[in-house]
Amino acid sequence: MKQPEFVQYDAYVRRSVDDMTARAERFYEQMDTRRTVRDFSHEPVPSSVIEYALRTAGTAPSGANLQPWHFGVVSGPETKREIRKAAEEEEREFYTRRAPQAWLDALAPLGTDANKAFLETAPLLIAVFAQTVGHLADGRKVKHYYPTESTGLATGMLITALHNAGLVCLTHTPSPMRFLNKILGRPKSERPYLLLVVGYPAENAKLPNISRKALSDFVSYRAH
Ligand code: IYR
Repeated sequence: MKQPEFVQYDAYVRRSVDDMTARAERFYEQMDTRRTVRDFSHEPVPSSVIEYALRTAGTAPSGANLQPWHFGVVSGPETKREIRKAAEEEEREFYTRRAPQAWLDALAPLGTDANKAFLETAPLLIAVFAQTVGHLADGRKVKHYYPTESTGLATGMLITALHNAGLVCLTHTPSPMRFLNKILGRPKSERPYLLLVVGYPAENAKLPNISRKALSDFVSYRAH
């Protein structure tokens, strides 16, 4: 077995409580302006921003540090059209047959339907895959641990990075979305996790009038 090797954590910056509080508050204020957007402009997004946001996603913690994620970045109109077509087929099934009434009721405030024009309007789609296995340099397979959780963490960081940079996104989950493997040529061992739609909001973009829970509604404390 490989012996662990340790290095000094030189990059860590110790800050005062005041500084930490101010930074935490500023970051919260900034993140609180994030909204899921479904009305996108056609305007292309800078690849430099996307690349840094993807690098940020790649800093996420992961099971045994195996980094079990893959991001398929799609800007080509033909591929976007193919993805839209496949997604809308699944979505039509979902909205007309598969979804139980309670699910449709829960979605009603969002005003969503089977029409996914944004998959072509938005300049960029990022298909996120969770890898259940990885490959060592010599080609041998290794099992990944907590691929779903790890990919969720990386995706959350990607969303945060995109918002911080000034772009908007939509976490889209056509279900099932195995078609993404086929269209993007990804192996069966990669589970499509979600489809992130990325861009700028359309000029007249509208948002559902929904709210976030209060802190006390999602946090509990025990100090003893
Ligand atoms: N996948 C469908 C339905 C949908 C499901 C959930 I949960 C949402 O938060 C939003 C939509 C769609 O994309 O319309």
